[in-house]
Amino acid sequence: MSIEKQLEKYASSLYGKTLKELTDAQVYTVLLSLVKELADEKPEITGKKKVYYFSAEFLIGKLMSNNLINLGIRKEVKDVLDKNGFSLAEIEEIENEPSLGNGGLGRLAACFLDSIATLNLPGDGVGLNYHLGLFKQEFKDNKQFETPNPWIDEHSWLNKTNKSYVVDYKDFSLKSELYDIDVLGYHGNKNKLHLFDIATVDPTIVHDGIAFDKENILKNLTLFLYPDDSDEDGKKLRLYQQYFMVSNGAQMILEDIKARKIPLDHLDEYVTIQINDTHPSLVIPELIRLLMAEGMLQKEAIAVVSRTCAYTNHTILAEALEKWPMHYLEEIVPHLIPIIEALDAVAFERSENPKTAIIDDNNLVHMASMDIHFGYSINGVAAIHTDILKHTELKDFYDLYPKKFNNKTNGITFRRWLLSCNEELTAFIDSLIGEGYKENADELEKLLDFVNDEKVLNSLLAIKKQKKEDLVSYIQSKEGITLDENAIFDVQIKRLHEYKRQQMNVLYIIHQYLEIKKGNYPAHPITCIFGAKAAPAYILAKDIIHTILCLSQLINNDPEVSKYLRVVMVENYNVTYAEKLIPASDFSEQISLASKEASGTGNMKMMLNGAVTIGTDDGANVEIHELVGNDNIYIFGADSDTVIAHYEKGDYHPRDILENDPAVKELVEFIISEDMLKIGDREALYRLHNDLWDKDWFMALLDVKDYIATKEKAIADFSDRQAWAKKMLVNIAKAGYFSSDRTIKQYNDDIWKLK
Ligand code: Z57
Repeated sequence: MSIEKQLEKYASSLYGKTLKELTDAQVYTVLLSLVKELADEKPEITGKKKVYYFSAEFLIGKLMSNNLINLGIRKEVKDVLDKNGFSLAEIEEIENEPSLGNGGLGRLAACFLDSIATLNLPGDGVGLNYHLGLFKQEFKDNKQFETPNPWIDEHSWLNKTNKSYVVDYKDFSLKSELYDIDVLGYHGNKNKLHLFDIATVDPTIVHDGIAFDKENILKNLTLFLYPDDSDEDGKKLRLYQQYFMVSNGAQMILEDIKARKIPLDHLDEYVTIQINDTHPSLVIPELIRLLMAEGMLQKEAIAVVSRTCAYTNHTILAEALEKWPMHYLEEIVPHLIPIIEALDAVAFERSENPKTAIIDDNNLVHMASMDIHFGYSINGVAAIHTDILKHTELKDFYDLYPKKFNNKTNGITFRRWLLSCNEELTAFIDSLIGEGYKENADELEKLLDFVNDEKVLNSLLAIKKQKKEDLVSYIQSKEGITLDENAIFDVQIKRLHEYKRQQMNVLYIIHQYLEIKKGNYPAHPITCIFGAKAAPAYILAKDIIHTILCLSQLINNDPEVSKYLRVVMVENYNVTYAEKLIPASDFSEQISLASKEASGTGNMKMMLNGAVTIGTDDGANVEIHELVGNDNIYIFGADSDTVIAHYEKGDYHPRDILENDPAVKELVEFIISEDMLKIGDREALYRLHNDLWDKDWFMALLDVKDYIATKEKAIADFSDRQAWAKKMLVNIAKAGYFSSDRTIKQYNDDIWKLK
């Protein structure tokens, strides 16, 4: 049956109408039904061994566009809709975004599922079905407010299964329900994302923004995703959630193994579990417990689980490494304690070094330590990050288990971050080098043949201009702010965190503002665009948002300044917004304090879409730098060794800089100037100002001068359009390395060994 006939079939069965007669929302539902039917018909990917990617977050984003691309029917659907008077782009807008993740970690998990299926590897995701995704961000009085973010409609991508398990807590048991989402490979078969839930979750307990009753586990277990990124919030509900996820996942795996009549002591030949950060780490004691319940000896259970589990570390920030107080475990999952104590004893037999203990002197259980002792692999997510793990953060573990440590530099799926979000650039690349790069991203390097081709370079500039025009109208409609696509779009989009140093970008903006006021105009008009959510309890992060919004008000309303400089912070930055911002970016702001950003993945998405990085030698920026060379990236700031030495010596004091450098001081003082205090909240502005004087824990003042000078150089270079287009082209051509297909091949070759 043709696509058109099938769509008519659903139009008739769901609404008793013809396609032409439907509303946009009904067309979306009709299309959803068709895609789910086609996905349902696809065979599941099978093989002897399967990977289970355990993660508290899967930031999948809207799925329609990608599923159409992966099914290979996007063009046909678009034509049928056109013919019937609908625009596919507008229909795709209707889908609610499932924001089931905070940021990089959750989005990485989603990219990985796409690549695992595309490479035809058997591999499923295991997580939780949060009813409310990451909060919606609203700005009022230049401040962030949080509201609930429901995404599940009557019709959604979720398929209810009949799988169900019982999860025991100290005082009660919960029966799970399992929802699956099909994960389609590009022109291939499918895997599944398993999201566990309970039937009694009750969204009506939410009141006043996102406040809710924390005590009633039956009503709140899968209600919310915890809204912290690279930060732990060691709350009891989180422990309830984590145990629910891993116990269900472990039971599902063992059920399958038993159904296949595989002897349990051979588990590791059939299953590998990738633990995404420490949130799923309790899978280790839980699996041991379940195997012992099947009659296995503890020693044997520990051995087989240790051959089954592998751990990925995503941060060196101490505040993000989970440590659970023993008394929480006593209160919530006491049946795991004897196992954790046994693991601690084994760890102690291997090393008496207190730094590698599982249970520390304060009776805190270190989840990462358990993963490293009782997993067979530990990897970092970019070369520099893995080096820091080996030689600094986890040095004592590296000395104990050198062979377990390995690097897997992150990647992104090009299906979403090029084919879906930038059809114009995709079509242009197709016309130059064919479509082979869609299966083998390294072929993008063929673009280097055109580095001196003026026509090609002009086309690249024209496509960038088109995507900027698209963004200008989107921002106009969403934010009511008018931008000019001829200005440089200087984009910093990522969670708001001090280590990512949005506050340093703020100081740059203040510098630029003051210069314009003095009559020194930038070589080219520049528009600074931010997108960022702050964790609701992260006060300083909210102060930084407030400062950006106040600056935006001050600058955009000053006609003298706004000719040269504009500032906008988009509301509710999410995956959907990223898909519009990234293709329109000229400058990619990747300015974390060296050593602190484990990898970053926005840097890769921007480069792939022809933005040029302004960044520190941190995370994957280091590898981008090596690939594109000095001429095609703007690197500045202290390197990671310098930064680590400052922390070790404790000799960084921002006050020293401020007292000796009037130029830097002028920028910081502007935060509490009359101009700012007229617009903003005194307390918030002073808090940020005082922090920069007394703490500046992430050393914004150390790098700010180099940052400003580097940015000025980039602005000047931007004016030579041909030379700039060359930089764009080299960035696109070298982005192939950052395909998550490459990353997943490496996970499979070195860790999972599936096929
Ligand atoms: C998170 O998004 C990341 C690390 C964490 O420990 C948590 Br919790 C959340 C991010 C890193 O900050 C990024 O640098 C990295 O690219 C991403 O994880 C994926 O590895």
